[in-house]
Amino acid sequence: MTAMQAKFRKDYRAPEYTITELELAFQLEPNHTVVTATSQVQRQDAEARELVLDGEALTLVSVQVDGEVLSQDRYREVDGQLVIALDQDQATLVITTEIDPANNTTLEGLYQSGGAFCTQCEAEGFRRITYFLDRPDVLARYRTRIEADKASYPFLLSNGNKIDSGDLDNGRHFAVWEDPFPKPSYLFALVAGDFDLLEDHFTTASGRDVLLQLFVDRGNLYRGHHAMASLKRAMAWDEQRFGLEYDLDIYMVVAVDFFNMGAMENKGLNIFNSKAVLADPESATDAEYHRIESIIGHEYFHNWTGNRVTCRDWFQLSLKEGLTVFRDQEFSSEMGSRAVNRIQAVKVVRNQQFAEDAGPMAHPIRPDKVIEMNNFYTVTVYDKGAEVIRMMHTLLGEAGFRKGMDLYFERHDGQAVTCDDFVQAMEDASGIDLGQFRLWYSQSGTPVLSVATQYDAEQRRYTLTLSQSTPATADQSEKHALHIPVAMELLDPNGNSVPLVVDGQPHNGLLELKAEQQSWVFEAVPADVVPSLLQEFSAPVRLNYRYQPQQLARILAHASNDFARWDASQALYQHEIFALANGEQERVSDVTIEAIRAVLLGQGQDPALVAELLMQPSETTLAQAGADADVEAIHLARRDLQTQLALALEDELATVYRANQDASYGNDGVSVGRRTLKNACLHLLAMGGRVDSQTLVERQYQQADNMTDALAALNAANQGRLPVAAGLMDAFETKWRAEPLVMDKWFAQVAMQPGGNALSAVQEAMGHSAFDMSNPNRVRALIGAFADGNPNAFHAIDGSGYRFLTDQLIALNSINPQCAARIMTPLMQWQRQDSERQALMLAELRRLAELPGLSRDLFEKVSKSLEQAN
Ligand code: B3K
Ligand code: ZN
Repeated sequence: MTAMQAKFRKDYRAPEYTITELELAFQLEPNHTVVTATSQVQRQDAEARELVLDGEALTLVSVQVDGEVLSQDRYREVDGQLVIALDQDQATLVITTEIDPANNTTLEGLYQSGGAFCTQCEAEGFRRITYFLDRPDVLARYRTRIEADKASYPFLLSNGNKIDSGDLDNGRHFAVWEDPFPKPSYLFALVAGDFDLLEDHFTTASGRDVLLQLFVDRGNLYRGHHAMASLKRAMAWDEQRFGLEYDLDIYMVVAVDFFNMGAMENKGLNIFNSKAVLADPESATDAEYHRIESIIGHEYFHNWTGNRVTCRDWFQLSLKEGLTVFRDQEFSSEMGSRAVNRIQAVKVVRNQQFAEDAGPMAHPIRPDKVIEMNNFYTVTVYDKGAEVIRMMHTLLGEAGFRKGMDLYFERHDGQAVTCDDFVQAMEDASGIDLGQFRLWYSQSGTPVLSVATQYDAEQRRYTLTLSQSTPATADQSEKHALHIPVAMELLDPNGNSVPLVVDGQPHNGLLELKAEQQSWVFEAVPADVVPSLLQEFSAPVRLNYRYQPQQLARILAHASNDFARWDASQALYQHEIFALANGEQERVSDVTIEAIRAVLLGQGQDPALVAELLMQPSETTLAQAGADADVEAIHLARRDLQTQLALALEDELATVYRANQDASYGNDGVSVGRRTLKNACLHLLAMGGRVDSQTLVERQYQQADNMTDALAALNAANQGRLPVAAGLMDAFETKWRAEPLVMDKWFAQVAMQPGGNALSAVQEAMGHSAFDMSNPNRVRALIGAFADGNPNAFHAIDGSGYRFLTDQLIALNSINPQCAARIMTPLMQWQRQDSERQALMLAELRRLAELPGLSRDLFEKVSKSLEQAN
């Protein structure tokens, strides 16, 4: 394995030259696209003599400076760069390159998806289109001329406004687009293809009319309405919550089938994975409807947080991503259930981000060192980044936070800035000291919050002592005390919230822990209170407090914060599962059964929240929490808990199941909530395995008029290992085999099946006509779901799961390295396994390390994984 160059945050230098205007001309042909780029170059540093441009996989045709074609001694191509001698303050530079979009399987730069041309430039894909200063702090005005065959590519799209178009000879046509807003190259986009077009309008708060266009594959228009409605809601919401209006006259969204991520916020021309756009009740679940609304919102919100104010360098990625995730989470919470949205966000942080912090890829939300930037679109940068923004929101309050946002835009609109600039605006606008808080940007790792409590019955004083410590991470050994907001309440034996009094003054329950250890003394506290801590998950930390099951049951029943109630339910389940796994008990305790019975019998609750309270922590969550129990023991104990719960609560589950059944499909929040609850009951009933439940599952599948119900029944049958499962899987496949996007759900069911057959079933499914190794959605649905969503099969003690994943990574290394790097995560987390499994995993990592032509993406992750082993 040959080492590859890393870049360091501390080495940032302002660019020596900048480019203020860029005219791009594309002659589109699948195998030979010619790109002519005319740049207005300005020298920024008087000492500079050479202009160094980035480029990758380009065939250089010619270079011109101020009208003169340069002879070969005036420039050189080295290591992905074009170096041009340029000793002048201003120049017009014309570069002509040729590229091969049809054979670009990396899905970066200009490539083909289905029959269409499309682009993905973030982070460093623009350099696969032309030689350029491909860095986010170079902002230019773009004018783009696209020429292509008219029959095959009737739509020619780029950023901004269309200013010209027309027909040409030989069946070709052209369009010219101009984007008035200076932007970094990563926000450039081009699409050429044949689509169905859904149009709508939005009138902004100031009365401007914006044309909204959604382009989808022919025949799919009926699946575009939810995305369009979501876009309009997002536009209205950003005006109302943040006073932010859209700034162009047209907003386009294009759905493509081949895409590495969910979507991309290119200025005025978002490109989306079709999975994040297309939905109709028959083929998409409620969860997918929700995800589409959230991603549509996310990309739209980037127009201000990302596009109008962008990142100075890629180390600052969380400036736009953490903030925009926070914004999309708030949007979803205001469109639906705040508690359920919070629960889902916290699951991501606890399951995935905490694991990232504990593994070889640990990095702060603002990384210091990067080999391949695409590897840093992580749960740390995105989701922990959003938690850091949320903590500022908690500390400043909504009004203070809004003042900070306003000041941030006032200061930095049109600029490329840093995370520090953002925090500075928050600090200046609110007057709140965020000095220590800034450490959240530079320190990696998950703080552990330990709690000690003491009650003085005579004085009726309750002392709460919090201590923090952050374990060393792979990237950083030394850790400091952070500024941690801890939201809490005390519950008396009747479940009432005790009014908090500190030093004779009422206290709002938000503790600000800054030192390694701090105590708070609450006055006039009755005996036997239970502390409900870290309500609303007020900070991304692990809580270390030994609750008794009775205390958790009290929090679950009575806490004023719904998130805290859910958190208690999960702790109760976890307690039972570990006790079963470790052989400490054979029966689930009555405390837990009765607590869940009370949840089922409760009246007037949000059904979607009740559904969450009925779901057990995933095997991944459990594996993280318990160092001792191995994957298989956890798998079996979790199933055991579900079976026992189902049998003990059979009547209540069946009653709630029936009570939440609706005669026909509705897609409003109430209907979705009821459906979620009904299906959570069905799932548990299936785990009970009784004949009646099988009938219920089968009947629901057969009668379902929507995908949520059908898939819930299918999943219940598979997870419950019911005899009907095989037949239902066949029925699903027969119905959907021609629709790869829907088949992804079937692939995931194959991959996540319990029992010993998952791997061979996955291998067989790879031969299915709908499977395609070059499509990231298929790869994630089948291979990704196996490695990530079926720990028991992936960690099979014969090493077959590890070997299989490694074989697929080797194949993907040459097709799509970004996709490969994304699905390798479970292999990196060898530290959590026993020594036998560790040895097997490390052997596979070494096999990867030896691979000739190992991509930068995999190199970075493989070498970090192996470094930790030495
Ligand atoms: N900004 C894009 C992600 C680009 C990924 C580059 N590998 C999507 C988003 O966060 O909105
Ligand atoms: Zn984003």
